[in-house]
Amino acid sequence: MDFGVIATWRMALDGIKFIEEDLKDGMKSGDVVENLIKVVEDYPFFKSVGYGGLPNEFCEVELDAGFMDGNTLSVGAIGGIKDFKNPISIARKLSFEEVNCFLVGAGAECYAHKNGFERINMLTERAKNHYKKRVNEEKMISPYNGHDTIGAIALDKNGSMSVGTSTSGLFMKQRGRIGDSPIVGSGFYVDSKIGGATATGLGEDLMKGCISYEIVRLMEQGYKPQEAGNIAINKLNNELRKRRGKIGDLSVVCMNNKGEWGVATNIKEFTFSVYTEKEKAKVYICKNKNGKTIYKEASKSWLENYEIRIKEPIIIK
Ligand code: SD4
Repeated sequence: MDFGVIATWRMALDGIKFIEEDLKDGMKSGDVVENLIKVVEDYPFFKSVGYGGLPNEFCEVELDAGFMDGNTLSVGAIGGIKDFKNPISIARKLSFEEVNCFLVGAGAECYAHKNGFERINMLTERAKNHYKKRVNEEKMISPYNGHDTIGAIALDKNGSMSVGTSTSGLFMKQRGRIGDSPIVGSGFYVDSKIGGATATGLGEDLMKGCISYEIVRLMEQGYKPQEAGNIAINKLNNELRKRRGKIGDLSVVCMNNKGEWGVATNIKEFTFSVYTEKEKAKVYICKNKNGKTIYKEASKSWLENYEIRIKEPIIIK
């Protein structure tokens, strides 16, 4: 049986490298997704996920995460949780509950505490400095446009699929704001009989198209993942542009239950990471050109610059 994993952004590569041997050795897709995302959540230089994630308007880090099991269709999610180390693990644990599977704020924290999840201060000095810089340099603070949610889909050797997401959402978001990432059907969806999809970008717009569910639905109709991604992204992009005159960033990755994958975006540079039975772990860079998504493998120099860029000192004027 084929196996594979695909995830949003370059930051997923570290997680993929962490799980690649285990996936090859037959680890279950749910464990693959959780372990991969935990690596990304724990790394302080990824500034939009987990520890080191950028804060809201009051300089608080509020985190969202979602998890879905493609065999049982069980879903667990949390929104606006503060100061717990691995939101993805809490979301996954919730997916085993019969009811109360999506908890937010104080309720999510109470559940995490009761279930022994590790509590730590998720606001790093670096994230605080990003916040101070924005406050100092901009008269009108609006939620940050660039943003990166980790979303990962795994297909294991038994043909089971899972998907997970984790994010600190938009930098400078309003307290209590929740994006698409913990919303099933929008931020993520998976069905082991078909495939899975996960999104990143402006949650408010991604939700308008229930984009992840839409892609899985298209795959069920027989479209290959790449076609399904393109159709869904182009449709949402064009409709919102027509009806509202503007559109936020929309990007998705998807994989079917044969391990074939697809990607689609409406932005100039979206990166994603893949590892399958047929290809070693790598990062691709993609963009939208006249309604078609084109991508190429990231060069060595791009990858080196990335490492430097994410660690650049933050200078506050
Ligand atoms: C959100 N979709 O909270 C998330 C942010 C994001 O890539 O994906 N960034 O709206």
